[in-house]
Amino acid sequence: MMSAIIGFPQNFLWGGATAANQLEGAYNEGGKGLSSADMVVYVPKEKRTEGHAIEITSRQIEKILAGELDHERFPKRYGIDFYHRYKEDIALFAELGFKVFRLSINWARIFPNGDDALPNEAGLQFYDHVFDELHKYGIEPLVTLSHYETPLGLTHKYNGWAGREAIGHFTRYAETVFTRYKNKVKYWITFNEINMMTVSPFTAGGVVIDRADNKLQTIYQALHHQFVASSLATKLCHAIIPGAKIGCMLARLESYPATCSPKDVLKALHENQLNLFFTDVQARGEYPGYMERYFAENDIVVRKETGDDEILKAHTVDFISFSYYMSLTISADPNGEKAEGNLFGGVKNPYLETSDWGWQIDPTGLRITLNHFYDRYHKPLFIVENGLGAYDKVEEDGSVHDGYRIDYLRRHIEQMKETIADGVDLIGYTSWGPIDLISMSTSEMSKRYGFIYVDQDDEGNGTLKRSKKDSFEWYKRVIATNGEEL
Ligand code: BGP
Repeated sequence: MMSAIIGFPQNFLWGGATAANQLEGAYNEGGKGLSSADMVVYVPKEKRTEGHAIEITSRQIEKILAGELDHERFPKRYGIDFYHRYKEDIALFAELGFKVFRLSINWARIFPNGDDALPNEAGLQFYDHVFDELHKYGIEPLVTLSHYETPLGLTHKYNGWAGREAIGHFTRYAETVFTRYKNKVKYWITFNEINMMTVSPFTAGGVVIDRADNKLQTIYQALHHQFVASSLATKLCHAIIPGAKIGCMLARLESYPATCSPKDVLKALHENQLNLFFTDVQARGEYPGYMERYFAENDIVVRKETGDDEILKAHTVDFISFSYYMSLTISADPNGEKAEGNLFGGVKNPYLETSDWGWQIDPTGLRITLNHFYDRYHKPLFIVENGLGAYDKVEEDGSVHDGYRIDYLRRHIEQMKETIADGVDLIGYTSWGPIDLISMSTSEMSKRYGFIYVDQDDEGNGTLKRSKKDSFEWYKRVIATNGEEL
């Protein structure tokens, strides 16, 4: 009898994932220009309305630039001060045994306005130092080119990615960093959670949606520009860095039908298609047929230029990376009980618990997701975000007993192991926020994911001191035993 492959491959890439705007701070140091993330105002929970923190109006930008909101807080400008503390933080990642560390380059550090004649040398040097520090400990950087920040200059001139001009500026930025870091970085990702454009065009593409006549049209046009830019970056990466691997990145939401009613099943199928559309383009190299109907029904006409389709086809990604936090449950019944808190909607799944923020926790869904991806694309898969955002309590002696986080991660890693035994080519796992950082969706500090605690509260008070939580020793053992001891 043949035995299945059990356990993680020897070269499995264990690590953690971050994004510049949630981590670095120093938003106006080292010649950096303003980016979309620097415009995000913190709104305390009691004052929040749906979508508050992640959509921005033209008026808000004007007010910020006119200094009318100077009394407000902008947590993404300050992050957790990695810009000045990266050595200390990387030493902690090394102690955890990281093989890989996912970070993003802040485009506005390299091209402060997005379209400058020359790159900003101080910005380039900062990442040189970070990559050198990682290599000192044998940690491979995994670099996202665009993780929720677009130079604000491009928003002013072209409404961000809504303008086709963004493609040229982005590819120049990509070429600049590939050339500069060709001996330091071999794993790349083009756009973080590219599908976030449909939820928050400003976050994902610096697109101020109140400047658009037809919202959906603008969103899918901006996405087309990102698809072409991603393919062109893939082409450049392969040409400039022999042996490099470059992937796409999706916020994957596996959709289950709420019941076995064919209507629910069909609705869930459509939901899955709308979510997989992005990887279909980036991994298969063409727009899938099912989108034609969606576009027609929503008055969307994606304007393509001659040669775009050929570019998409010729430069598909080497691997598929994705974030996985939750699954979705879809009902054709408009009165179904809503899943409160789930970023992407859906109805409540009675079989699943939820996090403190209402995200439905579903480790088995990760196995289903991985199997579906692999069946569909037959490309290596990389889980580049997963984790539990939770409130942590610091005890008098400074310890943080985050057994709930260990439990969440353990259950997901167990499913990864099962999936590898299913025959899926899974190459790595970087859990989200190995060190506490600013939340993407709420700009809170108290939504913590880390193995490393950072002393800062939602109001920005604190010493920024780093300390280890219980999960630190746990994850360290997981990596040291290559996932054998969970
Ligand atoms: C993903 C983003 C990250 C991130 C994470 C957790 O969508 O790529 O940037 O922060 O989700 O989300 P949140 O911070 O809102 O809990």
